[in-house]
Amino acid sequence: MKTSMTSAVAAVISLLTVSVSAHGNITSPPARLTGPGMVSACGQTAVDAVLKDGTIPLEDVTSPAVGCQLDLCRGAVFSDNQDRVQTYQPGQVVNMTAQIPISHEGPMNVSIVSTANNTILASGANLIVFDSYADEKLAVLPANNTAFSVTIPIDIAEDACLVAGDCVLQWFWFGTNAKQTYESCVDFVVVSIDQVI
Ligand SMILES: [Cu+2]
Repeated sequence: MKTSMTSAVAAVISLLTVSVSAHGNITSPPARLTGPGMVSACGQTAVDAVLKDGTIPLEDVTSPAVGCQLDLCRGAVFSDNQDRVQTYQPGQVVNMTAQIPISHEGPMNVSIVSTANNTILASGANLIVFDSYADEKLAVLPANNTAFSVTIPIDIAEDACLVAGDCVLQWFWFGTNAKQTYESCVDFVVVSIDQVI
């Protein structure tokens, strides 16, 4: 009896541990992770916070160094992610998967961001939009909150995302009441249909 009580308590504690240390991120396609480049840009303390919980919001990244671009991919940089670059064609449908261990209702979008100036590409804005996403008042999140797809614009400028590191698909989610911002980025290049044929 004592043993089972102890293990039950341990199980509850481990559940609590999971639930307080997780919010959400993109799990597929492979999204930017931390690495030495991010340590240089953001500092080890900030990277340690992300390593401790890969789903934390921007607001919880500890002591980011001056110059750390938290508002672009939560500070993750291309140099650490060169082996994760995806190759897409205009018009291609990209299936994406998110994990949302803790929900916070608010808006979400996936847009193509030009990393050189952290701006959304005109043709790549709002490839998917939710006005209300990850609503914690729902018993179960709608399936399309964690599995959805976007289409690479057919009219994307031919030279916009040719070079790896120039463009990311950025998943952006803001928990309104929680005041928590989430950003996960997928590096990609677009090859023109001519190149493929
Ligand atoms: Cu959260």
